[in-house]
Amino acid sequence: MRECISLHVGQAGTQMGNACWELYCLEHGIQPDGHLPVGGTSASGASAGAADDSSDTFFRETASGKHTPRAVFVDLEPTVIDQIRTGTYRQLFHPDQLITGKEDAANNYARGHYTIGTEIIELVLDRIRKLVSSGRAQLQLQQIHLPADDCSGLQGFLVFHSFGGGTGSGFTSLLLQRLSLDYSKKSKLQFAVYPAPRVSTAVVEPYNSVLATHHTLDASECAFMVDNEAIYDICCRKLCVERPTYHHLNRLVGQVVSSVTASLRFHGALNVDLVEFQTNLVPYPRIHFPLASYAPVFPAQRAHHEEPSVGQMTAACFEPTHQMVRCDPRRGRYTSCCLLYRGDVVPKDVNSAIATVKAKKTVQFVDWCPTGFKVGINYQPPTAVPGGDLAPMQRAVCMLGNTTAISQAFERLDHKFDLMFAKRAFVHWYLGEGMDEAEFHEAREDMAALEKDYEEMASDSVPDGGDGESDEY
Ligand SMILES: Nc1nc2c(ncn2[C@@H]2O[C@H](COP(=O)(O)OP(=O)(O)OP(=O)(O)O)[C@@H](O)[C@H]2O)c(=O)[nH]1
Ligand SMILES: [Mg+2]
Repeated sequence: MRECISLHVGQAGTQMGNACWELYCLEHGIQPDGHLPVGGTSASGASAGAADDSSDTFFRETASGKHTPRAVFVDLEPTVIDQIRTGTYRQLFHPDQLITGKEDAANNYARGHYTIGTEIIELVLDRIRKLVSSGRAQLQLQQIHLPADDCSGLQGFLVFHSFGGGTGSGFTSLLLQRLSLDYSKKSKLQFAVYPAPRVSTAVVEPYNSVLATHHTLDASECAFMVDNEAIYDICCRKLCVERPTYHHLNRLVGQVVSSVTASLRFHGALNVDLVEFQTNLVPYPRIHFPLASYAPVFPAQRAHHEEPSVGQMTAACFEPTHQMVRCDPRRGRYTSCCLLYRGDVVPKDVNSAIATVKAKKTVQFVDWCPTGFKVGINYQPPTAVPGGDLAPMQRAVCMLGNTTAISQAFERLDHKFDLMFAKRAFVHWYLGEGMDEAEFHEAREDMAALEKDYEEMASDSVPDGGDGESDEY
């Protein structure tokens, strides 16, 4: 057992968390009160507790048989988390896992990171420590011995937050910095909401996003960006939702997160651990923002009408309309590409689907990397949330690709940052919370360096031009 702890920070982090834990519960057959139905089976068809269900990486089972998420929710203000405290899943969590302060960071990175954030950080770290040690105690009970240098069976942290909110940006970067001191050897992955003007209206989001990206670059190993614009479009165009709300967006994000984490929650012969994908996805420590895309996305009302083949859904996940971040991969190069399948999928079909993708040459790799596709298959089909927008499907695929095109997202942010910062607009709010203007310059320079890193990666080539065909798949 290698447990993963999820940390949900601020409104976006918390609400994405609600969607994820709702889905995990359905997938593992756990009821909203944390118990398994007597003799029941999970929605994914696996009988609860069966050999292929390894939900204990994400859920802790108490002596009374209750399953609680290995998660901490934190927000600097109470209203968003109060909805969990009074909602359907209120019994799933222990009150200690839900931490709230009195006033929010008011869209201000500096309040989340310095003033208000520092008042609550020790409490949050203490609750995380308790989760880590409960995992260790559990292993000792099972008489599982850990290596001496490992303080627990902990695999790592998944941190959910927005780039644009004051708590999501400022407090998350404070938390990640502290975690990298206390748990330096553990991996930290982010699911970060990238701001979209159509969905939100806080003018300072580009400031917060640039500051947060800069301050988390060294503290996290991998970050999956979720561009609200992109998922809003998928909800409108693919799911036929007229006016998508956060609830719609988050349920779609939940499916992607579920696919990314499925390898940690389910066993199987062709399962490939997320750590192994991560090795392929991150060629240099800073270049750690893979593009995620997901297919098929069909509305619930069209259920049973179409069930795309492995070839069709694989082709779909390379279309920009299925991407979680708006960018054009045709204007970039890939260093790696991972395909995470789930459900009714066999390697033969995957091989021919990949051969088709390669033949179309839509996926261009950098010269110095083999054009290998790393594949994992989980036999559990995706689970549709009852009453949700997404049609139930027998199979799905999530593509994680490290493409230099993702830097287009940074370019857009940096441009918006520059427009405001040239006039020093809104900067006084940050200085008023004790921040120095130099921090803005430093963060912006780091972003410029990051854009440059991506640019160089795309242009680097091996002099003798070997095309490096891989036999991986
Ligand atoms: N996808 C998604 N985005 C959200 C959600 N809630 C807020 N956002 C986005 O997150 C950004 C705002 O940040 P929030 O997470 O609301 O802010 P916060 O972290 O609570 O920080 P403060 O309220 O400033 O203390 C905007 O870009 C919103 O569009 C959500 O539930 N889902
Ligand atoms: Mg908030």
